[in-house]
Amino acid sequence: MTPGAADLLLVVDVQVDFLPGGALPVPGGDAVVGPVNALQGKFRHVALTQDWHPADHVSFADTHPGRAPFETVELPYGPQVLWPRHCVQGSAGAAFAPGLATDRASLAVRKGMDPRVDSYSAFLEADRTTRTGLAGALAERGIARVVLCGLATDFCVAWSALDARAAGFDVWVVEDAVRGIDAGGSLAQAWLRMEAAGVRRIGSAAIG
Ligand code: VGL
Ligand code: ZN
Repeated sequence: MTPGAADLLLVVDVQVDFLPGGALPVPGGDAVVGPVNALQGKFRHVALTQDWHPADHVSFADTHPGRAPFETVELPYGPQVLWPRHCVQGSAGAAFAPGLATDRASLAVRKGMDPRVDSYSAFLEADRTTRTGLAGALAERGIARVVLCGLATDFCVAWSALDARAAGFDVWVVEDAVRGIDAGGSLAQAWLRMEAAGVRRIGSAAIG
């Protein structure tokens, strides 16, 4: 793949809280920073996302008395996994990972800001109706292909990839520039869902 004017690199949630030692650590999460930086140099269009929650967010276990992280609760929009408190707006944990290049991105999207609704996807919140505006912004820039990297493969990367497909983009995931949480088999399931939706996998070495 040789990225051109219609290709965008979407860098998902490469934030301190998702690195080892963070509030919701993704195993090996710090290992994506190098590959993500190298990829950014190959794309003319780069967008960054940040998980950006209010302190009382509905996805936090401590918002639900008696509930523990990684349990699932039923919310008006469907099942919601409860997480340790993470990526609180303006906190050190919500900052981009140290060493992540951010200067080349022309677009940044913050998501999960509604206290009552989560948003793994950079396109559509978990209520499956509220749009972030990203699909429109990419369409206005003439983007046809979205190439994803970042964290976590089985949550924010997968949901963003699936919604990008649903929005009509050609979608690829860079397999050496993502890492997963893998809660209860979620990683294998996410790859299956992405494959079924026509999301394709590629290695960094095949891009340039
Ligand atoms: C994420 C769980 C909760 C992610 C965000 O970035 O994949 N996962 N919030
Ligand atoms: Zn979150």
